[in-house]
Amino acid sequence: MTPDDHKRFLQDALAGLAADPPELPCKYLYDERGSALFEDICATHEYYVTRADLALHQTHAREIVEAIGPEAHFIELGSGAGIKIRTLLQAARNPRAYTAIEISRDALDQANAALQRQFPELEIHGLVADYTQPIDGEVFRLDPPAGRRVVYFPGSTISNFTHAQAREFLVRMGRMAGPDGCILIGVDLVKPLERLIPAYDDAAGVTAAFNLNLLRRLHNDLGARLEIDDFAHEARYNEREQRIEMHLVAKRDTAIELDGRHFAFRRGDSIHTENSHKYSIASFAALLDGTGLRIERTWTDPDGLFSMHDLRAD
Ligand code: AVI
Repeated sequence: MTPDDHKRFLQDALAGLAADPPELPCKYLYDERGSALFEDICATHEYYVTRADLALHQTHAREIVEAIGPEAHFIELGSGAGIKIRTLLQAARNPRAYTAIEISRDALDQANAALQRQFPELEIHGLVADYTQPIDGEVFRLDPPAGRRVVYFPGSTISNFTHAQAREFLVRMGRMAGPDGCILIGVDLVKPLERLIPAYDDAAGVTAAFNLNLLRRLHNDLGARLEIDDFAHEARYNEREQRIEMHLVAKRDTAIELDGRHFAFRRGDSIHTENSHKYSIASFAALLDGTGLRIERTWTDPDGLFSMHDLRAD
């Protein structure tokens, strides 16, 4: 962590713990250990999201690339290992270029090198950046002449944003795609609780370890004094907001000391660590109101768990 990252993490943690109710930003779940745990979550049999997203790609790749048209420039936000884009690039007609935007330089270099071996003709770019920050200028600098610019954001990370953040982000993606471009965005669908809760509270405790890792980070990275074992992972469904919430709930009266400040927790108090909003096709269309975007087309996986929308300027 750079000194600036450390400072921001400390400020965010202090503000979050002082909030009523206490909360910590979900972006801090993803240090090296957290990212590895997230990969493990994706492999649990309860977490359907990744498999459904892949199944959607495998089932509909042809139709998706038909809708986009030939010679597209694909721009992927948070590209990670770059697995899903392969399915689209394989199906695409003369893809013109691919730009991966990823915060981890190692992940970016490895994924782009593997992609270049598989698609030797393709123009491939990498941008090490936090895609939640404004980066349009840098993306346009890399932009080759192409049939259409396609901003590609699979995986339903949009679920982890509040509605206001999601709208702001959609506007930014619209700007990146330009008036003739499109956005391919993955969105997890509303579904029964029996399916949702285990997906965020798997039997092997991987999601619990992922959530509790945030307390480990407070201790290891920020020097907080706390007892990790005094907290338990909990996944709740907030019916009104149609979202899964992850919480760290105090098992007994306890405290966290951070940077000379004391935060007391009574048994049952919680720290809210993540939201994962679930959308129907209609509620996602409503989210787009005022963003300048509309749904051109939607695909779902064969089990109807997950959706991908092709968004265009309205
Ligand atoms: C990254 N994101 C889409 C995941 C989700 O399903 O909201 C994060 C996650 N948190 C717990 N399990 C998975």
